[in-house]
Amino acid sequence: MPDKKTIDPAAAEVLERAQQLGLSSAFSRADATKPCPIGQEGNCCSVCFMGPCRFVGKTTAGICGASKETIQARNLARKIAAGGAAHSDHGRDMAFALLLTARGEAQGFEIKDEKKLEKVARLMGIDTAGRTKEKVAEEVALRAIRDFGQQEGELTYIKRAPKKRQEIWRKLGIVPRGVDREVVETLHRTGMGTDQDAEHILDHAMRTALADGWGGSMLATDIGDILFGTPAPAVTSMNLGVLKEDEVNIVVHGHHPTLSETIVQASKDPAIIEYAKSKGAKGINLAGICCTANEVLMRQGVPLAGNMLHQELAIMTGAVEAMVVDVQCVMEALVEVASHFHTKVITTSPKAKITGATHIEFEETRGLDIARLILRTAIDNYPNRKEAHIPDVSSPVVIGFSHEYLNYMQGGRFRESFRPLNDAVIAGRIRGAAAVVGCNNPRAVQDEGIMTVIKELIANDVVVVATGCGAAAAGKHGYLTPEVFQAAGPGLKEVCQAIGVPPVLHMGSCVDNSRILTVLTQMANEGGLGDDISDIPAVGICPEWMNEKALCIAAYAVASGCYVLFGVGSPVAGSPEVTRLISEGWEKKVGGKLEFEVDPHKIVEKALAHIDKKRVALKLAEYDPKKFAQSETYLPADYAKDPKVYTEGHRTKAGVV
Ligand code: MSK
Repeated sequence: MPDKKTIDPAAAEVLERAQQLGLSSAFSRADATKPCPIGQEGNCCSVCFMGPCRFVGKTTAGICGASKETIQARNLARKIAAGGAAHSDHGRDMAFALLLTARGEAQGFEIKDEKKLEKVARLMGIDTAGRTKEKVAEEVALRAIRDFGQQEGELTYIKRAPKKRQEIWRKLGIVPRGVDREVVETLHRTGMGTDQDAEHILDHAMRTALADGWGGSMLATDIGDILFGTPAPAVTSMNLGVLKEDEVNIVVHGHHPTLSETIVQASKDPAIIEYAKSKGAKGINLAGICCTANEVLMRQGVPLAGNMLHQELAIMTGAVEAMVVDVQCVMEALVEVASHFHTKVITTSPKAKITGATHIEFEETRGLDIARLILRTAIDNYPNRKEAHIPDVSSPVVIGFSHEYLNYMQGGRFRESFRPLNDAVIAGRIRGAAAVVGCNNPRAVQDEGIMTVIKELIANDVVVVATGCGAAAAGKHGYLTPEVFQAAGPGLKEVCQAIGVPPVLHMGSCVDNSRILTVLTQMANEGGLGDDISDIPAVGICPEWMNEKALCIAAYAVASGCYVLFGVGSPVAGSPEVTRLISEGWEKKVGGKLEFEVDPHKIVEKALAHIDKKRVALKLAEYDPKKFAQSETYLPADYAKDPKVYTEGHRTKAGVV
């Protein structure tokens, strides 16, 4: 590999081996396949077959007369709708899984968090008094399913947003009616010859995105918690070093917790463990990639083998018996990579097959039986393993900071609140908050943008919450442990030490960005930081985005009042007008804005300037790190011996590198 591809030593090691073996990966294919310069900037319209019309040279209109602004807005709206559809279809599947569980028809499933079920039922206006949890769960599931197909009115969860925010949406006419309706309407409006006003198209794009953030994704998160438990902090580890040389390695990858949770459950079955031993293995080792990994990581402590760009690399270690995938972010290339090793790629979703993969379809009614079959298939493959090269690199992590736990940790069971966090922001101890989320993209150096942004933000006293592959990057590079407080600014360091939390809080998977909306709402409702999400000194950042889902998250965060910054490049770079509409234009309408900035240092500059502007608007104490620099810092006993352990670094058998 000629240029730097990654800052992750485990990934670099495997990529070097891939080069020796002549194997291709997303990294090498990104080198070989230059992006189409017209499509990259959004300057191509292919919604009908009079074109595709390319806006190059003197072309200022498509064959139908569509302006560049119209086609750019249409392209962006369609991407947002596709991203929202993916998250929301996941949420719908979760609602059906809850329905089957409530009716006793889902094998191996149960209602794990009754408290959360009651809370969700109350939000939905469902009576819980004197009813069994199954009856309540059935009604909750049916109400959730209704929200997907609802045609009129407002989505149930809209009322969870701050009152002022709800009014902004009503005034603009962008309150989502039903999840599916908004997605379908986006596709209708953006086909040939319908909505041909960029601003009008983009307004509906916000409505569609809100249907995801305050609908599909939020339901996915809540139902996941009801079925599998609301996350609370736990210790585990991340990176390719979590694979084991003497055990059957099974990597779950994709997004759905239903399949992966059932596999976790089945892997504890003594008969299955015995079966693994009968094949010469010491046991079964589960690990995860992408957001399925985040789901079982934060609820079951299953270690994470890597983020999106690690999926091929995990197979290239030669140590993975099966990679079990469901939906989203799964590369078709896995089958080709696996053909050079013994790994079986097992597809499981009725919605997703990959040519050449083994398909074992998952259904909740036979969940445990199917999970056992998948595990046995992997175990049978163990004797076929040849040479394994597992990088000896992993990092310890503390994960699982759900909104509920954040509430609890700031006041205990009887005084749960966000008061201490709000007070710390008001006093300037914490300058502001940032969500660092999203993907990897081989067009950027893996993890570099994410880690630059995280390190600079916490050093500037900005508390970070992280989800998805951004959270995985933070964990792999040693930034999800309380001890990393040493890298934080003086005020944030004090708060982290007082509460015993890391300055970077892992909040889950892509759909769990909805947890961040809930946190922001509670901060707004708690008092002292204005009365709407747009008043809070906070930003959303996605340094290495690649997926349409990320654009949908950006749009619902903006529509909820956040300033959102994306790295890598802009999909609407070809239209200064659309670029203006989603930044200044959206800011005037909803108080949030979306900007694209390639340089991570500039992202931080802009984020800090925004946070400080919001502090001034709230008349808060001016941020002054010197005020807190004198406070005494507690250092762990072995800090002097090996300080790197307490700042950053990757664990290896030889120590920290
Ligand atoms: S998996 S959408 S690469 S975060 Fe959710 Fe990671 Fe982005 Fe997929």
